[in-house]
Order: sequence, then C-alpha cells, then structure tokens
Amino acid sequence: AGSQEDQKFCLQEVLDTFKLCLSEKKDVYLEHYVAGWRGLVKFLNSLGSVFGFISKDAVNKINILVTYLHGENGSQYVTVQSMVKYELDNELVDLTKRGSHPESGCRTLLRLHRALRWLELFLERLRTSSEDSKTSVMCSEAYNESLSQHHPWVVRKAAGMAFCVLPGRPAFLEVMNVGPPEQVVAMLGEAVPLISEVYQITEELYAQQNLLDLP
Ligand code: 1Q0
Repeated sequence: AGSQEDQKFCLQEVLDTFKLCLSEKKDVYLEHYVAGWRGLVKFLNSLGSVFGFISKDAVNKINILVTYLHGENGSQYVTVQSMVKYELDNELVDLTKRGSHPESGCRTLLRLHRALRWLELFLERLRTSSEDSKTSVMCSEAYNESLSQHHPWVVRKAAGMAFCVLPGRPAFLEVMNVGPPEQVVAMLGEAVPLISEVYQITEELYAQQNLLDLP
C-alpha cells in the first residue's frame, strides 16, 4: 500500500491547503502548512528518484513538526505564532548554535519557510514564462535568489544537478493534473499570491523575534 507521499499530485489540492493556512487573524495554521508541504512532496516524488534527497529532507522536517503537533503539547503548536511563543517562552530553541534543542519547531519550520520563498519565485516564473522556457533555468534562478544562500556548496551542486533533469514546461504543467496549460496558469495566478502571503506573515514574525538565522 502506498504511503501518502506516493499518491497522485494535484495542484488544486495544494492550493486548497494553502488557502486553509491563514486564520481570520492571519495566524498560520501549522496543520495546513505541513499538509501543503506534503502535497508538494507528492509532486516532487512523481518527478523521479533524483529528487529523493530533497523530498527525504522535506519529509523529515514535516514529520518533526507533525510530532510536535500531535504530541502532549500539541495545543501550543496549532499556529506558527503560538509555536514561536511557546518555544521561546520555554527556552526550547537553540538561538546561536546547535545544542540541546537541535530540532526545535522554530528552526525546522524556518527551513521549510525558506523553501517556500523558492517555491513562490519558481511558480511565478512558471506562470509568466512562454511555452519553450526551460523549467531547469527557472528553477535554478529561483533557487539562486533564495534558498541557495542557506546551503553549503555540496548541496547547491546536488540541487543544480537535480534541476537539470526536470521535465520541460509542457510535461511539468501536465503532472500538475489541472488540465490544459491555460488552466494551470490561471490556477498559479491564484496560488502564488496565497503562498506569498503565508511567506510574508511568517517572515515578519521571524524577523520580529530575531529568528531568521536559527542554526
Ligand atoms: C521541482 C524541483 C524541486 C526542487 C526543490 C528545490 C529545493 C532544493 C533544495 C535542495 C536541498 C535539499 C537537501 C537538504 C538540505 C538541508 O540541509 C536543508 C537545511 O536543513 P538542515 O536541517 O540541514 O539545516 N534543508 C532545506 O533547505 C529544506 C529544503 C526543503 C525543500 C522542499 C522542496 C519540496 C518540493 C517541492 C516541489 C515543488 C514543485 C513545484 C510545483 C508544484 C506546484 C504547486
């Protein structure tokens, strides 16, 4: 029996989970945030095993957060805002170097948060690109502008190699399971601002609390 990560990807589903992420007060629900990532991992897995090292890391981080969410202090992890407050108030975060809390919710989410910026940049390029544009180029440009700054040379190198085997734009849009390209582009037009808002809210929270460089 396939795990959740093996199931078919559908962009609509990811869009829906990101829509559920924001509360009325613009708090970010952790449950839907990780569900959004789960959906993206499904997509990544459907692209082939070259991306295994990326999806493995993402799944690992998703699982860390889910464990907190379903753990005995789960009620403190309902939103990113409550998680940050709870972990900081209780000194559960390694602030300057890794020590007794190497897998805090705050530092774990920060890794996904940085990747969300990559996603936003990549999807915006995909949305506005022409039919013959190269996904590998869009992907590495988005990566170089964001996530790569936080990665050591070896990871950047491996990521660069993985990008090279990305399918072309038509095939890429097809795996999104939305329909014809115009429809995918329309849906991306809806998805990008949503993802961007979730990113901005988290970014401001982390900046306020000085958490943007957590080890
Ligand atoms: C489509 C191609 C996908 C390419 C994904 C780009 C991200 C590349 C990242 C490569 C690094 C992964 C290896 C692990 C690195 C870790 O060292 C790093 C830091 O963590 P730590 O614990 O060592 O401090 N981890 C990360 O930076 C987290 C990386 C998470 C990446 C999650 C990517 C999930 C994939 C999504 C596919 C999206 C496809 C877009 C189209 C979908 C349409 C909505």
